[in-house]
Amino acid sequence: MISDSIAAIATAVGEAGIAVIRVSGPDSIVEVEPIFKSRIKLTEAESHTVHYGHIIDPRSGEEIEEVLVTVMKGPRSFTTENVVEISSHGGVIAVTRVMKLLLQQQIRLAEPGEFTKRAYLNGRIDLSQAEAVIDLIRSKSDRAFGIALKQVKGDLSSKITAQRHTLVETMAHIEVNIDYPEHDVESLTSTFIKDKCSEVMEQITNLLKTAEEGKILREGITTAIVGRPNVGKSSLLNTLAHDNKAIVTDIPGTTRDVIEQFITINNIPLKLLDTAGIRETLDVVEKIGVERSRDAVNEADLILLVLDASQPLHMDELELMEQIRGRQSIVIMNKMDLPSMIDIDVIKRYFAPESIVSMSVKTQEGIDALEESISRLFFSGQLESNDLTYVSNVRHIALLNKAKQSLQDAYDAAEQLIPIDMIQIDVRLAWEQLGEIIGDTAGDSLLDQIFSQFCLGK
Ligand SMILES: Nc1nc2c(ncn2[C@@H]2O[C@H](COP(=O)(O)OP(=O)(O)OP(=O)(O)O)[C@@H](O)[C@H]2O)c(=O)[nH]1
Ligand SMILES: [Mg+2]
Repeated sequence: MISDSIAAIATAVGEAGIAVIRVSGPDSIVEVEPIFKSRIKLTEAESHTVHYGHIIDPRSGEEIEEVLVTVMKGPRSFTTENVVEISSHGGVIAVTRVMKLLLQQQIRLAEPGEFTKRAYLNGRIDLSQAEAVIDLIRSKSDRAFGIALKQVKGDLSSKITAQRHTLVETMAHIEVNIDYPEHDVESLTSTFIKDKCSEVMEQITNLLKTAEEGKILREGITTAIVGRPNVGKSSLLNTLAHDNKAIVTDIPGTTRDVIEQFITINNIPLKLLDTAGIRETLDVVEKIGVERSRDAVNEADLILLVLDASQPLHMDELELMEQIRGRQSIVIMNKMDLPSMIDIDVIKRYFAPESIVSMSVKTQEGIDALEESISRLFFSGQLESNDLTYVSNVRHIALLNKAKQSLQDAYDAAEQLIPIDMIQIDVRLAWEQLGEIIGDTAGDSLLDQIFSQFCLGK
């Protein structure tokens, strides 16, 4: 059982109105009491109440900080332990002074994620819920946040638990057949096993379908803006980002390096990459830039190919179109405010009409159409509804795939009328793999790895 208390600064360090220090442990209230001077004794305070007072140095009685202290008694707290939260003035000095005194009590500095780890070890949340807490903190869009929040509440856990329940039933059924072979109805059992395996596999497949979109929502779609020099790539980045992040000039070869900017379009997060214009060049620096542009094209989930519609197509552009044909891409014919010189029929040979957008960054015409095409590419209408459980964590995805494979093996074995005690092994394996998602069968090293991703104080 956990017996020591831990403390950490729970708010971001820096200049701010207030800062919160969190202390958790069975004896945390008793341990904070000697350094808190107030009208009330902390040990006598009711749970979930806030108290005004001062943090004092217990030896000299000197007042160190003016604070509000919140008491939350277990099990009704984040960690299920007794928790004390001290709100001090913001800023590094105030917080450090309070922390120093806490650490002179029986309290030690928390490791990153240790509060959440305790919530897990004390059985308040399971592993997938703990991991969702990280997603919650890191989420970059409303939707990603919504998905993480559902997972914190145990949405994924309850689905996994239901499937494991079906597998336990199946295993029990097989067990009876192993123990009482006189009841043997081999063919019935094999049909039963196949039915159950298919049922669970189908559920897993449905969860995996959401995985790709879940990942996108969490990490953003890597979107490379590419094209010849001077076509308006950096102007497009600035427009989509509502910011003047990239330098724009009428000199071809302005952008030399990849510029990254995180944006959201209709709540879809994109990691936009503005790249150096692609052309043959003798300039050493530009050459490296062009290589980086080509890398960006290879790594992107989505490619925005920008063309200058006031110019005829260039050889380099034909080559680029050839290269990205078949990838998720949108062709942008920019500078439509100028007389058109581009041959759209050639472009149509490479791309479907709905992925060709004509626009002018200068007049802002066509920006809406571009945003529309991007959303259309990534979300089919039904997914707009928020009642899907998304799987977005790579660890969960890998385990779901493994469990599905184990069930397929069990299914195939049942089909071939292989002895049922052999089939039992595969069903059990699937049950364990699903269990690893919620932490039912997780080892220490896995726990350390997961919780080390957290920030301090969470
Ligand atoms: N007329 C017109 N000019 C534009 C439009 N979009 C961009 N420009 C101009 O085209 C020039 C080049 O724009 P940039 O955004 O720097 O082009 P780029 O593709 O990033 O160029 P490199 O970084 O050199 O590869 C600038 O003078 C822009 O003002 C447009 O829609 N219409
Ligand atoms: Mg540029």
